Amino acid sequence: MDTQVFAALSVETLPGRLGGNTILKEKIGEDSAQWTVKEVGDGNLNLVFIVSGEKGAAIVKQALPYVRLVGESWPLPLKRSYFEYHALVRQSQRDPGMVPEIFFFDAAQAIIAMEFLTPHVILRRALIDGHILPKIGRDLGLFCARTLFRGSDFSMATRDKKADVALFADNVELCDITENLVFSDPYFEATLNRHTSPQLDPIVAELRGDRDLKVEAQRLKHLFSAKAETLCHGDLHTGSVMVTDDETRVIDPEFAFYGPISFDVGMLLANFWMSYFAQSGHESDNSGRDDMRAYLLDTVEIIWETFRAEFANLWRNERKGILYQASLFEEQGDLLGAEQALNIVLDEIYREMLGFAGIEMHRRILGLAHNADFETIADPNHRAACEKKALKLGRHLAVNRHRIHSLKDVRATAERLQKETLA
Ligand code: SR1
Ligand code: MG
Repeated sequence: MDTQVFAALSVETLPGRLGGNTILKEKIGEDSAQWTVKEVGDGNLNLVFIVSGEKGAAIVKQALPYVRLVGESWPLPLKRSYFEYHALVRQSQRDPGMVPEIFFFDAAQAIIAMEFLTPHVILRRALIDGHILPKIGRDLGLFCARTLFRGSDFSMATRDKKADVALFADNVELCDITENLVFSDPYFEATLNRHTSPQLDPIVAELRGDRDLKVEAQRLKHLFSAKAETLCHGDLHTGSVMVTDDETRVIDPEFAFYGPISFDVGMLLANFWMSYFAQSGHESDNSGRDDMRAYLLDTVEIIWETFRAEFANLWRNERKGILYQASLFEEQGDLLGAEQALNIVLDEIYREMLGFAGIEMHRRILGLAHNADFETIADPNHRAACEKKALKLGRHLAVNRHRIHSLKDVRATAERLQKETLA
């Protein structure tokens, strides 16, 4: 394997370049001339190959020195694969079995070779196709609680935490993407923005003139950039989850950074709410999607309730870090004090989470990086009608997050918006 000057892999060159790698030979087959290689990357940034042979298969993911979605005019450093690798290592320790097994990492070539997940499919695709997956709510709630609690000051010793913050602090360019694409660009006429036009023009103008919304978006951006609370996945949407009926795996943490605990949870829930509003665009099989819609709203509640319960469990049993030491509470017999603090921490996560969810819904409809839930609705009038509901819910969540008492209230708002006509 060459580990010197970076060169992008291709279907043709991959067997020759990686064919000497002992681990890949063990996983795929000894003779790389017999390997079959398929490029399957459908994300915005990287090359992804499925490499198979007589023994099995592996995924070879390689970062490119630019944003694939836009092209070479937008350079992006290869070091993002280093952060992805380190995030995967930590996530697999903090919630074992929930991320793909890593076979090897080559920093110079920005390659991560990992387990080929099969017959898994991307969760977003499964939801567009109307598949009900009963386990994901619990699995994703646990994943968020375990990775976010165990990577935080509630769990980590001060030296380890600071060293890790320093390591991930260099993931600058990917944080910069989120800071602009998520928190700012949707709210002005940024060059790379697009939206379903002219159908959404009036609501887009309204949102860009909405002072309260813009102030909230910037408050949330402030949290994103300044609240280095835990190691976040950084891009936890339904395209970063692979599923079967029985298994859930989280992939692609290249945007990993130290940020607010609420960030990953908010991004994730936003993607279920968007899927909810997009369902009517995928009812062409006349099967009706009422059950699917109910399932998506149920899943939001299950993720949040599971997150809360597991976070509380870890708080009570693994709170060994910098903050809220047991010496101040449990060791003085003050169990109620520890519970009071837990409730305050969880309430703050909840309020921030709603805000991040609202902003994520806006950026997927108004910014550069849209999602397939809406994009695959061919009729622009129908697509715009679905998107408009998500934009309204997003505004409500971002601006009114301190007045929304529970996710039952959000459910009622989503259901009311869903009943609005498609005009
Ligand atoms: C230029 S990158 C656009 C988006 O793709 C990634 O998946 C992230 O969501 C990012 O915001
Ligand atoms: Mg990704």
